[in-house]
Amino acid sequence: MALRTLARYLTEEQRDKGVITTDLKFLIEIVSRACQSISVAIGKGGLAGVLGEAGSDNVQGEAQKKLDVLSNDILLDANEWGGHLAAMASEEMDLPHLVPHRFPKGEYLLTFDPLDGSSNIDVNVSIGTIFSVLKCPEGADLSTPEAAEAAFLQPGTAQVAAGYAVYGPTTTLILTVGDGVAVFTLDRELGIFILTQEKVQIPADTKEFAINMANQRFWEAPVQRYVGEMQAGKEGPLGKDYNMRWVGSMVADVHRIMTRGGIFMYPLDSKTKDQGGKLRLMYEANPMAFLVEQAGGAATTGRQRILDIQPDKLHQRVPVILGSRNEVERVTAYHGI
Ligand code: P6P
Repeated sequence: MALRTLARYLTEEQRDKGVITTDLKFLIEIVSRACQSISVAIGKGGLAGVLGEAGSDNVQGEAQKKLDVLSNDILLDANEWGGHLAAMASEEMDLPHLVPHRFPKGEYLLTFDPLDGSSNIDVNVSIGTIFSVLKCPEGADLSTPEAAEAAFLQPGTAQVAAGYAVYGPTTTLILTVGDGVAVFTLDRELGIFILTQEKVQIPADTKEFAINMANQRFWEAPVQRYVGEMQAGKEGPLGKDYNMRWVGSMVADVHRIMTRGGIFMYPLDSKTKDQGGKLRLMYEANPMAFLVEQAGGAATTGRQRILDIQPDKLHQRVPVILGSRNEVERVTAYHGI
């Protein structure tokens, strides 16, 4: 059986099934090659002097790591010349990056978190790149970066593709174009992503939860109740013992859930209430919610479906509860929805 590469999978989705356009196929291939470059840069770590702080802050007010800035530049450089994009937005940039006038503009918008889990870079724990693709609205005002922000403010249901690369023991790309979820593992000798799983299905139930327990005193009552019930184990109301995992990289925690089920929570709490939550909607919550739903899971803020949120700011933050459907529905029900 011939190897099914990412290029072959995308050709089947485009030519045979008509799910995506040739431009979207091209965009995804370019993003995958940028992720390969990021993987190489990360793999060098201290050997290439790319660890540590960049000496600058991002729009979130977070100190940028050298690899945050490098990964962002890799994605910008890879995508701006191809003619498939109108603009890009990133966690690392205050405003959208417009395709320079010397290049043709295309019909898509790309958002990304170029390197999610930065606090784990210097300690050699899995990190990743998250991306999301929208169509650029007809007649969008792209005259300035400030004006272009409005074009991005679309609900997650408008995404035409989403994915992430996880840079762990393997470099793996997880992708949806709205036709289920496929997993590609990088063959480093060939330099090609090879299909290793398709039609991913997240188990509806789980015994594994992911949350930062250090925030427990800040949680709202429904989350206190739910986590308390899981901690009560077999003798408690849920009638089974649970295990806990918290990597500190959303990509790594979500990938575990895509692989064996689980529930991931970064809920609203009294610490993040004023900001609306911790995780960002446009390039963390929305792409992950699209992937999780395409794999049969669920993704809510605790009070509403994440993909239904109408954004009003590019760097908007939201609470995130996602993963095994029955568990997400339980804790969402506890919020009185
Ligand atoms: P905390 C990484 O900075 C990130 O955005 C996600 O990848 C991760 O799940 C979360 O924040 C970790 O947050 O508060 O546990 O450090």
